[in-house]
Amino acid sequence: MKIWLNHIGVAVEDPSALSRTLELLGFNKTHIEDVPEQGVRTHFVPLSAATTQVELLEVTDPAGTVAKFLEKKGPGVHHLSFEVDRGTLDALSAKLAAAGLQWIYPAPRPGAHGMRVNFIHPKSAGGVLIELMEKA
Ligand code: CMX
Repeated sequence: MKIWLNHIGVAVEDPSALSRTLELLGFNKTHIEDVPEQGVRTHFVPLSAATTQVELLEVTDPAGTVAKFLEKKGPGVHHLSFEVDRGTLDALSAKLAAAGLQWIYPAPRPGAHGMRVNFIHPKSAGGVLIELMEKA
């Protein structure tokens, strides 16, 4: 199974602040998408010709998990997101669950870019929220 870092999710209060800095460094925003299931507007900034991006998470639902994160911890890195080959996420989910890791959702849900996504609880990963995704 192949696995690679797809994006680093950063919770923001003002998307223009980090976007502008990245733009000045030569990294331009290519995609904006609302994800109402997660209460956010996502802004994607590819970091190179490869697949890794920065994802700015702008709150659209004040009751959502990112709103809660910003309130509690302030803006900053929110999660690491790894992508796996299509068709391999369910087997990986079962393997990690069997190893005792806690998934947030019982099964993957729809995310940005038409992905199936699930998250490993930060308590199962040394305090870091980890997203796993595959193309739906
Ligand atoms: N990174 C690290 N730790 C985090 C965290 C994060 N992003 N979010 C919460 N935590 C911590 C909390 O501070 C808390 O720590 P303490 O127990 O030391 O206080 C602990 O995790 C558990 O927190 P909780 O109050 O039980 O749960 P929350 O309501 O804060 O929810 C979590 C935490 C991970 C379950 C929730 O954020 C979640 O369901 N995340 C998955 C969905 C998601 O993050 N969506 C946004 C991204 C969408 C996208 O990329 O499209």
